[in-house]
Amino acid sequence: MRIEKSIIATHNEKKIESHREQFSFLGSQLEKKNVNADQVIQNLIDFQIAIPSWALGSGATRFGRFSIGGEPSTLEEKINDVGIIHALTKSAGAISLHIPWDIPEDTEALKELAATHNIEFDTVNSNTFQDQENQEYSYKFGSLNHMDERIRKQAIAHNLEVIEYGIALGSTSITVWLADGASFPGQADFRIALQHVQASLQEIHAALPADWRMFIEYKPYEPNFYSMVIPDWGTSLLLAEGCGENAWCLVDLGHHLPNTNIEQIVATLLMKKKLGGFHFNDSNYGDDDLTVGSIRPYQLFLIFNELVADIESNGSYPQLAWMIDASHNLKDPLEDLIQSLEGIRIAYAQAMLINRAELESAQQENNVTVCQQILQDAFRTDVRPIIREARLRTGGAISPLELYREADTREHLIKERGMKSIASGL
Ligand code: AFD
Ligand code: MN
Ligand code: MN
Repeated sequence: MRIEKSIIATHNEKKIESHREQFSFLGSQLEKKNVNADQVIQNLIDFQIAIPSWALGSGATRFGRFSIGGEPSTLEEKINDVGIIHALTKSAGAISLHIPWDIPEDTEALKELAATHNIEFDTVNSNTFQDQENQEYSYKFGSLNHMDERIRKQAIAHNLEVIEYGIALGSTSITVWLADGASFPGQADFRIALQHVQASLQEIHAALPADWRMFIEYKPYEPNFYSMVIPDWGTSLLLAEGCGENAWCLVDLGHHLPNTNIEQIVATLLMKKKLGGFHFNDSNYGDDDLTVGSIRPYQLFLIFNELVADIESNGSYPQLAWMIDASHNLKDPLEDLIQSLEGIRIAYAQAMLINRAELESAQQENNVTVCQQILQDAFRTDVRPIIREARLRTGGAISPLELYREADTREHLIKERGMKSIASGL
């Protein structure tokens, strides 16, 4: 199943008139505010977000899994699914692989297939939070932190193997997320565990090709509930600095305790020039992995406010890795990803509307009321027409979700792959 250009064109023809009306209304509003709409559109066009290979099938909760049918069970099928999302949205031009859930066999053929969809291979992810088949030692009690050197070595070797897979596909980064930690007081020595992780990460960092980066994720709890070796951004930063210039911090939005001021973390990491990338998702309580923008769109907007402020003051776009890291156990995963992409782009577009000069002078004058007004004025602008325009200009669908349904995409995927095909992941 591919989304052909012709059905996008037919869909857009039906929608073009009302789109034009809405876009010209927004355009004139923006003009009055001295916003360069073409620049916003170009930034949106350039903004590509990677889709994780493990988010294309139904996700499980701890209590069950309800598969949707037509899930991609091979890497080729996963690339095709990202191809569908990208054809519709023109904003998901990359796929991120998780090893060993995805083992790239014929790398040349995979690269060719991805190229037919205009998709690149983004960050590769290692997995030492599960035991693999034919693995010598178990990760039950940890991996890069393990008390037993042989297990640390095995986990390091796995990461090096993941880098090799990535090199073959043209990736230039690896993300390390560790489940390492302890569930009971007294179970582990905090200092030894952290030293082990630091030394292990240094070894992986030393093996990176010169143009590669390593992203270090953090998470306060789960699967370990008393302590995680990398619980927060501060520890991630400390480890990244301890490794060297190719090590960076990665912010997964779901990996914070409730009410954490994530935008402040983002600002600090940007200031330290150690923010490597994002895993986008939304949450109400913990690592809920919900659709981006479904719960706290204002927080996402405030995060983009920090990003855009940094881009505008440094004059260059930071080379950040953007990825969705969500799980879909109720909705069709592809529909959910399309909604997440829209949520991210809305927040980004709104943040580009903030009048920074006015905000700065209001801050200087301690004019708190106006500071809030400036942010909320941008946040409350309906930017969807400009996002549609960015899609239209690049050959995407005016309304990707509607077209996804009009084209009976899921039904076609079920016909091709069957009701029982299952995607790898959690
Ligand atoms: C974890 C982490 C990490 C990991 C993923 C696997 O966020 O990014 O690769 O889930 O499903 O929660
Ligand atoms: Mn993540
Ligand atoms: Mn997570």
